[in-house]
Amino acid sequence: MVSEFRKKKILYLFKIMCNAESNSTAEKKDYDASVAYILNILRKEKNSKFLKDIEEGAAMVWEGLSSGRDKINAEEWINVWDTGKSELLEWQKMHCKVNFLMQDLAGDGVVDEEEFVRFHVALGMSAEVTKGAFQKMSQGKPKVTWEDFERLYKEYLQSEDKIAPGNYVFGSTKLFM
Ligand SMILES: [Ca+2]
Repeated sequence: MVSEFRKKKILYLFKIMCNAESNSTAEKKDYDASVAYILNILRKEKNSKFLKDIEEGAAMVWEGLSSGRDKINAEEWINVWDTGKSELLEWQKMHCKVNFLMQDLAGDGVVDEEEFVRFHVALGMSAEVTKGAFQKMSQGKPKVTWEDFERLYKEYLQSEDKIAPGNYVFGSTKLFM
């Protein structure tokens, strides 16, 4: 049984990935619209090969989490994310990878505070909130490596700890803290 805290974290992803509210149903077109929105932001900084890789990765994530269906409701969403295993599913690994790549705007293999803030501000979050989130997530380090990010991402999905650094990996925690 998934705890209320983890349920809220998983539903926050429902919101940011599909623009869907708890207890509603998300359609593939909602998800695709969110992906298109982000690609449009990244278009200013990234080349078309990069955008294509992100688009394909994002499509794989939907395919995996929806089992190829066109819609998914909130309850199903929680169930597919809450696997009860410590190992990530293939589509979760891809989701993690896509998120890291999108944030590493300079493409140097690490996400620094400036990149993290710039990305999340472009998505509509406040600079102050995301700056604080980066500090908590990186535990004061100036940069987050891929290995750090993967660990933090897993923590986001799996940890019951309200002060776990991984809770900050998606920029804002206001909907579940
Ligand atoms: Ca970087």
